[in-house]
Amino acid sequence: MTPTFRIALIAGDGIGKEVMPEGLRVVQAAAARFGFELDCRVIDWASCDYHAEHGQMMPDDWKAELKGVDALYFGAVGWPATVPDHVSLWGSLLKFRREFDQYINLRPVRLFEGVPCPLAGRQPGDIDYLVVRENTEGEYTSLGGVMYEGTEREIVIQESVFSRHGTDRVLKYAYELAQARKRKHLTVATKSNGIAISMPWWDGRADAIGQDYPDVKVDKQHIDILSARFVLQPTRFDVVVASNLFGDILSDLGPATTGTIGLAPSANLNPERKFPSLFEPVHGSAPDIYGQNIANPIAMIWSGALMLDFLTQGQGAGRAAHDAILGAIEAVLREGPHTRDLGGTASTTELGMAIAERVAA
Ligand code: GGG
Repeated sequence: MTPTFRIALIAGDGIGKEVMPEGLRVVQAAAARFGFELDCRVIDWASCDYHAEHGQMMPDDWKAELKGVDALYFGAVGWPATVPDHVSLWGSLLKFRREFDQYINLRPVRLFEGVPCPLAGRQPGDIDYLVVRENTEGEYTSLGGVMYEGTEREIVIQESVFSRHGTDRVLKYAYELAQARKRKHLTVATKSNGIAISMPWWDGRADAIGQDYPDVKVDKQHIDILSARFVLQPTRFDVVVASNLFGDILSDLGPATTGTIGLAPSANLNPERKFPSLFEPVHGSAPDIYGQNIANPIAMIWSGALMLDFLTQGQGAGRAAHDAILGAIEAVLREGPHTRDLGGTASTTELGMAIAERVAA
């Protein structure tokens, strides 16, 4: 029987609306070639346009509208001209991550052949690591408040939350991932000299969980020097695990060292598959370039490949589709065409078509 994957397509805001059709084009080409069906549900909410009409980012019954979907394929969120960024983010993407317990945010970082590297002397192979970002707690909380508002005594408090359950499960995932890789190396990003309660505790949990993975080499680094090493010594890294905020920052910095953030994909995973997972580019809605059809769609396309791989647990048609899409991305980056972020003149659509043609071949 032909496998069918039920996908919710959520373009969101800004360039999300431009890269989504290209991601879908490529995923559909892979479906036709590798023999699976896509049952796509187009979602027109989780966007600032929806907010303009309804005063909120998503309908109250959003979960019911997503009933039965296997995965969410998501573009970008944010249109600060009409909705403050914290309102759009907390009203959509963060709701998905939390309500669907997508506690892993997996973000591969890789330098491709054909892409000029801003770091002098670096070759493909020198930058090839995975950032594992904790995705449901940490510094991303709504716990806190303002006192003496509007006066000179104004005080603002925002709490971070690190639960043992939440920290242990992301560490376990990262150890497993490192153990399955050739180098078996895990970097734990903390800041245990300055953030003197939660971060030494994170280091301690990393040691405790590491007891079960004696073959994984562990390196605990403060986030500041770790960031410098992303630039100066990127070959040090294999798997990097970090809290929500540190992981967010590292997974923009890492791709920036590979030439453009327009390539960086991400997978927001509920590894137990109790809830649907969500696949999105790392980049946001980029209001500055929206409307010109110049955004690089590769991050969206690569996220689609991660989605197919996850849906089939890295096997069969989904794995074959993933590999074909990644192969087509590699070929296009090596041989062109390129979008403007990589010095080319190709449009978003042209790049999507070039990759889809290679996947279909
Ligand atoms: N496609 C990702 C996106 O729209 N990101 C907007 C953003 O600001 N995300 C913050 C986050 O990932 O926590």
